[in-house]
Amino acid sequence: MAPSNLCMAIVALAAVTAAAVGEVEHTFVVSEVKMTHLCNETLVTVVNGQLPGPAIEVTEGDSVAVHVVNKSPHNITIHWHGLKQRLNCWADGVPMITQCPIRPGHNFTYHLNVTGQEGTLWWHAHVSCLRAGLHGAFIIRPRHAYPFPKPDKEIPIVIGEWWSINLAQLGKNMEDGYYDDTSSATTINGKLGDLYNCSGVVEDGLVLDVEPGKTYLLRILNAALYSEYYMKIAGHEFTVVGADANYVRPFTTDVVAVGPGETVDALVVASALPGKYYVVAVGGQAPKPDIQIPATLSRATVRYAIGAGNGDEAAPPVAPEMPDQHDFMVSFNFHGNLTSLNRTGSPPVPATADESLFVVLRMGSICRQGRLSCKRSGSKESIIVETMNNNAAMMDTDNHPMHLHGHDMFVLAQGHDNYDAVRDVARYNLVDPPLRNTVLVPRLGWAAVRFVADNPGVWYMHCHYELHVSIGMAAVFIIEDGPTLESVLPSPPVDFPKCNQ
Ligand SMILES: [Cu+2]
Repeated sequence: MAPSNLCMAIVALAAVTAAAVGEVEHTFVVSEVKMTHLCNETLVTVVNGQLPGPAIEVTEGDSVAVHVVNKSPHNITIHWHGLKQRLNCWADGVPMITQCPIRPGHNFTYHLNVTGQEGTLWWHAHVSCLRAGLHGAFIIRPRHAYPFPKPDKEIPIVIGEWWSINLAQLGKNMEDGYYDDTSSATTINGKLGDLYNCSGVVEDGLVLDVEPGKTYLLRILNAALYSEYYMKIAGHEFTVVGADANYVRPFTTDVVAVGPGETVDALVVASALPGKYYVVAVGGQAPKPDIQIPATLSRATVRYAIGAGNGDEAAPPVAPEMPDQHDFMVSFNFHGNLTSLNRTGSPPVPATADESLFVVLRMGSICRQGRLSCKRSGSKESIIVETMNNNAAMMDTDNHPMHLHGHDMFVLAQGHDNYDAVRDVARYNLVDPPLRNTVLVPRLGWAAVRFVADNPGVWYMHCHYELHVSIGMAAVFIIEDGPTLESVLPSPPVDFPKCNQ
């Protein structure tokens, strides 16, 4: 796919106006540690002994170096989810696509630039299920000012899962077509919360201490392998101001929907009566007859300082009324409410497309051991696969958070019915569509996206449900060099990991 020259020139101009002024350096030591939850000790691969891993916090325009030291027994790469990595696909961290993995006992330094991006992104290992333990926030603050009143405090909210089984084994099981494993708990910032206990002793939960009248910026990201999450805070509303490190026109909602791979920035004002309020994140899933996984949810607590006469310290936290986990319209409406906050320097929406692709996301099946024919349905002779444009396909009732590396996509429209080219093209939003690196394609529906192929390199596109990518829902865009010096992919770094030594 050749770059679109007109749009590329515009993006390049925006990129050079912000000079890099700071340098940020991190060392990520990847190792296996023992963690105990739910009465079980589990070996988990993490960065610097932490789950979630360290947050990278930078200012727009900084240059960033992350030294990855692999002390684990696994091959490791780290993907910087949502970073555009302009002319830098070698640092994108996709094993066997943009790099050979960092082998056990080896090191590699990722050099990243964060020019022209502001908001919440994240990093994770791009090694099958190991990313359930290897992830953290990547926060890019504006060099000048937020396009909204400066919050009093910023709080990353990392929604994840706790797996009591070995994650490397889980990955092997998925690739081999076994889908019976489920996570043991949902986590918020690595904590399971008080819905879970070990022999009656409740698990630790996240507590957010707030002061009345102050404004908090929640930087919410979904690092889970399995589920989209619906999040509410009893007695409080969110003002959504960003998604996938792109500002959106602020809107108010009592529920945030965040799919795997997506991020949402939302302001919350501590405007309720002093007291304690639960924050609940519940995993959504397709309704029956789809295979059901146990309902996964976790809760944290927003806590106001309680003094004489302004609340009852002994009272239990107020709980929010949660939506049905099968109600996909919560997600559809949340995503449909997102529009870009157009500002000076915002990339323009391409008015037309040079090339159009029609991609069908479906389930299918293949016979084991390379056989051409076998029993297909409910049989151990075949395994289910998730596909992009395969004909041997069946109806698929999941939504799919499709993540494109190296680019943001304008989401022009979405629907939860059949796509109708005549009807639906007419209602494309070409004025202020949201820009996302992960587009949640609604279940039994569609999304129309447009992106500018202005970044030469090899870019992975895949579903961010770990099971789906494990069983095939992935593709690669190869974007050729452009005609100018500024649009030619440089050579890989001299110390790039090698595959076979
Ligand atoms: Cu999927």
